[in-house]
Amino acid sequence: ILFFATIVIVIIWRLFQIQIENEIHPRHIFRDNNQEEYIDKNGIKVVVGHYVGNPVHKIPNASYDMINKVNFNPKPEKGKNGVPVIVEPKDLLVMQQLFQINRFNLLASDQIPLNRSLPDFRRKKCSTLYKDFVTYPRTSIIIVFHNEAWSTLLRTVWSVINSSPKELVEEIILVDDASEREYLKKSLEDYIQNLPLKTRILRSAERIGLIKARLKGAREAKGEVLTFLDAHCECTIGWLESLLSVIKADRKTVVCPVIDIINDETFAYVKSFELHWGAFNWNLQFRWFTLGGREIKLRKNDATQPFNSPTMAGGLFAMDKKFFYELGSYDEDMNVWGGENLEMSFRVWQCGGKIQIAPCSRVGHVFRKSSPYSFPGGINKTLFSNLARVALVWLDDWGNFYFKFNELARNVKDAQNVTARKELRRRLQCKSFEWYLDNIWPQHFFPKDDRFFGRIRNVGENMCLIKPDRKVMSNQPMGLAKIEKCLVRIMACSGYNRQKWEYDNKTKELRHISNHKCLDVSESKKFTEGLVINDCNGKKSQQWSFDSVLWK
Ligand code: LR7
Ligand code: MN
Repeated sequence: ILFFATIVIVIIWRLFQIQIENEIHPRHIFRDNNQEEYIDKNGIKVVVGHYVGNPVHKIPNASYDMINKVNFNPKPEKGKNGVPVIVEPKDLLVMQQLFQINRFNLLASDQIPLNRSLPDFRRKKCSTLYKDFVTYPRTSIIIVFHNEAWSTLLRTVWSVINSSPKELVEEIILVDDASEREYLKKSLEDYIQNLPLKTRILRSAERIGLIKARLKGAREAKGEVLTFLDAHCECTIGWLESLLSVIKADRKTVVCPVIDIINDETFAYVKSFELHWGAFNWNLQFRWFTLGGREIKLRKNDATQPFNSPTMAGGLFAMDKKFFYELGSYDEDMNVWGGENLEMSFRVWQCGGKIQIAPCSRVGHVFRKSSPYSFPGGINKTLFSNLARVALVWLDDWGNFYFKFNELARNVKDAQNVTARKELRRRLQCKSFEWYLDNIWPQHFFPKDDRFFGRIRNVGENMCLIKPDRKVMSNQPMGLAKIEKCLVRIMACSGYNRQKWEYDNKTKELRHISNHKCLDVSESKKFTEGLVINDCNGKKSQQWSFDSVLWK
């Protein structure tokens, strides 16, 4: 009896352990609402945007050794082929301490080999292209970093080495933006001596920020093309050929890979949604949106062809070096982080270039929910000044629109001297922002003659439409009405008819495009209880008026 009892206890104990292990998959630990993400219609998790903020978890600070020494401890099977790393229960506290240092799961990253293998995520046809790659221009690969982790930085480097044809890489240039970590000094210098691709480090004694750090790298680069990467990326097979082939065909095209997601909690490599391009919102924050109709049509013929994108994310792109300088490289008065990606995007399009995404090029990037480093001078002297500069130089009238709704940028606007950048714009004879909106991003939602910006008012109730209280994420009902089949919800924009409404100027009805029903206030007549769609009946509750906001 004792014998069997022991066995039963052992089995139960084991099951219990397995249960615990499953439950404390790291994914479940750092859950906060700081990130905008949603599941698209193909079931793929899409992350849009990132925030500068503080994590809420109260855990002991990491020790000096944890921060300054390399804790790299690879296990061959961990993270193989991009699978998630599952942290053992005994390591959870350390994991949380380490997480604070870089705002990603450093413990998980440190368990994955520097040269982990990743599958070929491309469409089949991609591997048949680029056979003539030896004729493409050679590139310098520039990676800027400030206090990056050993494992993520070197995994970026090793992924370049392992997934690029060596004929195409002139050199790898690491630009250290005044990092304080001990391991990034002599240990790093020693380490790169033995790499199979020529790799150098440039150091900045002072914190100059990523924009000036990239300029420092670019100045030293010997390659005909500059390829920039963040310091926590993983390139996959074929990524470089497909970028360089675009530049070979047209040296005025700035080309980006499809940016896949390396999960910040598990380091799983997650394929991102290909049918996205880059644009921005009213706050000049970079955002992904579903491709425009013209691009979708073009892709039906050949989904391996590079397609236009109104803006780029900023960290991962290749550009002809001469063109980079002809076009004014970067705005040297931008500090630390932010805005440079939109500045370059507008400049490229308005001044005669193109921005494209090459679907056969896939690079993973660790998306974080918050920023791990300081912003010297504060966010007003950095991010918001940078954004003010973008608006002042490139947005024409829409700059006023931006400043009207962005107090922090408005406050620093007058302190900016943008004479040199305006002069550059004049010298290059760049087109207007209106041209950009009309031609490059016709799907934009900025106010224009045919586009309304303001409040939508219900005539019957004399009250305005509002978004739900919580930060709007996908699938939120507008209010809490129980009439489920007719409930109006806020969703990520998809471009499909079910999200389109038409306004009848005479009847003041807002009619749904696909079922011709009218937007109405729920029967209980309380706005907070939600909006519904009903058969059109001419009643006041179905009449809507528009209050334009003046911004010019
Ligand atoms: O002061 C600094 N000095 C630096 O060298 C601050 C940062 N850096 C380095 C840093 O170590 C990293 O390698 O600069 C790189 C980018 O910084 P991140 O990783 O904190 O930026 P991010 O990934 O959150 O932000 C995106 O937007 C930035 C705006 O300035 C830059 O353009 C980043 O390159 C850009 N990243 C990407 O485009 C990757 C895809 C993200 C998306 C969408
Ligand atoms: Mn990054």
